[in-house]
Amino acid sequence: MPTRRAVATLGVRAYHGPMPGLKLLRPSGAALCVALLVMALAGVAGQVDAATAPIKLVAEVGPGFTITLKKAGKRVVTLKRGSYAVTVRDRASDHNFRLVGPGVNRATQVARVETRSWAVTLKPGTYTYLCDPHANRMKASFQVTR
Ligand SMILES: [Cu+2]
Repeated sequence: MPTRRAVATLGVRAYHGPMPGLKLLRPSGAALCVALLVMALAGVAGQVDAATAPIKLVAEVGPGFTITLKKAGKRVVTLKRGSYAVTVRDRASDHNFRLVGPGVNRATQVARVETRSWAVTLKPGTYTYLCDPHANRMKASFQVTR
């Protein structure tokens, strides 16, 4: 049977003794800081997203030889960079609507009459929308600014 003093010593050694396994599991101060920073940044990013909800645009092609892109009923000439929700109305089976520019190249199908919803992120630069079969006369451009 160990003496009282031996038990006390064992207890102290058990508490402070080297336990490499536990030491590996314990997060360091630096790791905690990084984790908190990541959480803080994620929170800020979430707020920014909420503040910049997609702006609505309406794209329309056909039934005649017309192609338009409008914001609040007005033809788009310039837009600010950001997220946009585009309702694309392709109203003809002989036209399509294509939007092409920095980071974007989307189109409806020529033969289909269809309405699509596109979520696009517009970056600073020049964007063009056109009808592929009639790009010589059904084509327009707009600028995206910072
Ligand atoms: Cu066309």
